[in-house]
Amino acid sequence: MKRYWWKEAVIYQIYPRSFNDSNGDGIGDLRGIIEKVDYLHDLGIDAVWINPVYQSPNEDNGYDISDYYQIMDEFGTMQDWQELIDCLHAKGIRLIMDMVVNHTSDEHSWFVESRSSKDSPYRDYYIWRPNKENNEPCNWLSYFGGSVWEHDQVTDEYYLHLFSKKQADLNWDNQKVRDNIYDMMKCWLDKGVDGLRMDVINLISKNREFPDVVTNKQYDWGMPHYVNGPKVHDYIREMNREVFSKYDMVTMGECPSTGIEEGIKYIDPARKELDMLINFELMDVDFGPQGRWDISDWNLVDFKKIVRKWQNSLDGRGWNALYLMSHDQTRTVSRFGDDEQYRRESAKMLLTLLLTLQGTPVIYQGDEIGMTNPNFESISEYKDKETIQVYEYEVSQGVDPKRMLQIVKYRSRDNSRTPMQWDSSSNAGFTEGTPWIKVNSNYTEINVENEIQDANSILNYLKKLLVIRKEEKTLVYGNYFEFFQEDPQLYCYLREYEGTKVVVVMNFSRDTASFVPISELRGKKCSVLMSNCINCSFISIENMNLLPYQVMVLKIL
Ligand code: TEU
Ligand code: CA
Repeated sequence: MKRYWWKEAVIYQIYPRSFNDSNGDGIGDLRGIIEKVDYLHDLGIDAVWINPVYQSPNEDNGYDISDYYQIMDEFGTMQDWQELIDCLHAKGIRLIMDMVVNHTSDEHSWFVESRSSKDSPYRDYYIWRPNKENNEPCNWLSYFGGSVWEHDQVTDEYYLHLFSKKQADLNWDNQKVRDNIYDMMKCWLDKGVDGLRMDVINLISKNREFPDVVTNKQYDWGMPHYVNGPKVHDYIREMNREVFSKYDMVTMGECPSTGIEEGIKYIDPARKELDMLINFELMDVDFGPQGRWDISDWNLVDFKKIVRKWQNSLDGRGWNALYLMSHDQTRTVSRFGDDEQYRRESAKMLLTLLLTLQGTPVIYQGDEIGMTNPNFESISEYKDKETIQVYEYEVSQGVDPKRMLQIVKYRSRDNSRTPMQWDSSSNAGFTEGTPWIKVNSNYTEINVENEIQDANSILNYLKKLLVIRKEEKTLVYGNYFEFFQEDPQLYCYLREYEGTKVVVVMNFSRDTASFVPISELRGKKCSVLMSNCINCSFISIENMNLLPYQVMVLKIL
């Protein structure tokens, strides 16, 4: 398997709005990130992915771009951006920018022109449909609730928006749109950007018949007609020819609702499309039948089945981005661990899972200190437009507001967007002003400063784990074989590469678990590469009782 820097890298995801505020306006910014470059370097990560920092009215916190060539006013200036990339590069850290090209803000000049007249040269930059007796052109539903069609008075037509109505979908069937986007990408790559995270890149090609969906699931939404659409691979191959192939860079394609066989089409090196896939199957493990806003309990057997399927299917065929949370998800330790009694142990165990699988791990800001979901008590504390619009839509459809608030508490993206907790000073050291969103009240206990001081902290555990992953290429390139697949507590897999074998054993529960090793492992002498519970360098694998959330990474000697 060919080796690349981005296969061996660990990426740290920064949500700039909530990372560090340098000027006291309560909003994180680029100079705030510059202040923390030494922290990132000391952590030992190799690359940073920052969420969109381009000019935006922030309907969707930067995922609604109004000018691809300017830095968002609240985040600073182009000079600040240039200083940030120079600081990161000086420390050997690469920068991956977020590319949102499925849609633009409705305040982008292209859209302003496009909506002005049916004869505008920009009309065909977006997807317009005639108004037939005041009915939406089809019954697809938006990710943000309600129809994907917004009626526009100016020309009495509807335009398509898969997300908010202030995020108008670009018409990728228009060569001019594609050429403009390629020029813009090259502008940022010429500035030295090392990679692009491609936002919902698998949604850019739509079925232009816009057929209604006959849906038995409220959240079918129309996906069969725009997820992995008819020309999506043609456009990404063209993007690769025109842009990616001309630079030493990496591309991470965010592809919601995409299974393995379709996903591999994006990252099979022979197809010259993208380098890495960001898929969602594991993130959907606690979806109910009605989708994202219908919660169901997840279980470890299903969790392991999804990870195993992707590990075994991609091995030798494509490369996965690995993540347990992002700015669109909820805090890892609250969702998949225990954010109360066993917060430390489970946070360490989950970070160990993330860093001992095949693929490129992405650590989301705050997970290195085991940040948890906040306990917001009212919908008024939420800022995320998706959360608010879905809440309002569901309540308008008759869902009990109390029930909907419980669902929001579990699912809202704001769970991941509360300010980074740097220390126990006011607002967790994030800002000297009023934070744009409430700081989690547990910041006096959970913060970077406390973690740095504590030798047994999650942060210091992660630093060691990052060194182990760098030293042990088996953890990067090795294959994956899983034991005890149907066990509801134990998670145990073998990684093997060039004759080296590493076993990972986890008790993914808050109860003790008895571990009876299979014959292949029994009696093997091992060096303990990492553990959150045992303090010895060598063990031989025998029957043992694992403590709650105990994890061991054992190299077979
Ligand atoms: O997210 C697209 C996506 O995968 C959605 O499912 C997303 O998780 C969101 O919660 C809607 O359900 C990307 C970005 O990561 C997200 O922040 C943006 O809101 C979205 O695209 C539109 O740009
Ligand atoms: Ca600021």
